[in-house]
Amino acid sequence: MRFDVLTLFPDIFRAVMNESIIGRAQESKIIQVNTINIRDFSTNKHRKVDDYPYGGGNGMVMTAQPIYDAYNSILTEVGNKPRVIYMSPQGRVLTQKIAEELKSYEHLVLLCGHYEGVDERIIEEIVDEEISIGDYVLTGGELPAMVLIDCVSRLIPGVLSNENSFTEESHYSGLLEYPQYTRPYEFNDRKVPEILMSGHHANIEKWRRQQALKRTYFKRPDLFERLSLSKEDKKKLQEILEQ
Ligand code: 4FV
Repeated sequence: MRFDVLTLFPDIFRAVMNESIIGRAQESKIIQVNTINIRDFSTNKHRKVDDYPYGGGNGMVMTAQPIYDAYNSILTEVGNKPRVIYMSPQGRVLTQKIAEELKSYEHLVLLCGHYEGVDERIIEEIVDEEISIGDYVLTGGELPAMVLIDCVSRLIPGVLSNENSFTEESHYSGLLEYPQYTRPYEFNDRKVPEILMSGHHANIEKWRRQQALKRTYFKRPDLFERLSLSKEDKKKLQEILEQ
């Protein structure tokens, strides 16, 4: 899977995208993350990429021409039109389900705004959809782009060492993940739950499911109410709520 990021700050990506899981996935060529510096495409003699908003108001708006030419440099290279996502607080909010959708695209172009955002005409001209990472305003679309790349890339076969490791993670099946423990057995007088030391896999699996149900029930009632629980899950939850 290829991600092309249109940004004014390509260096921001180098530190995050070349480390850990995403870095290794790039090395093994499972994913490719390219940054294109919008400023390199400005035809302004001072390499300007923003200007004052028509109609007045605070802040600056990114001008259309550099973005448009940066985008076209990708088109010239690949030929067919990739899906273009503008990282914006006005977009649908990124969820695990949307990440699942996005992993089916071979090539995504992520447009990162800055300042007050981008000229509306570039959205009309090249953007297929807007995606937000949450209902708050950031200084730029770079962090949202990295969040999207991270959560989508993890779903691509070969990126995570164990193909199914994300299936137990929070939000994959609509549930929050069960608590995790590792060595040492005792930390600050707190021991690991005995069930996890039992070696009884069926009981461990049952305990983990119960913990996931309980956590979702208490921590995210909004997610819980969307679940359609099986008879077994209802029984497991009842058991643990009665404890
Ligand atoms: C944002 C978000 C976000 C708005 C103005 C960048 C900023 C500036 N992007 N999810 N929340 N973007 O706040 O995606 O252009």
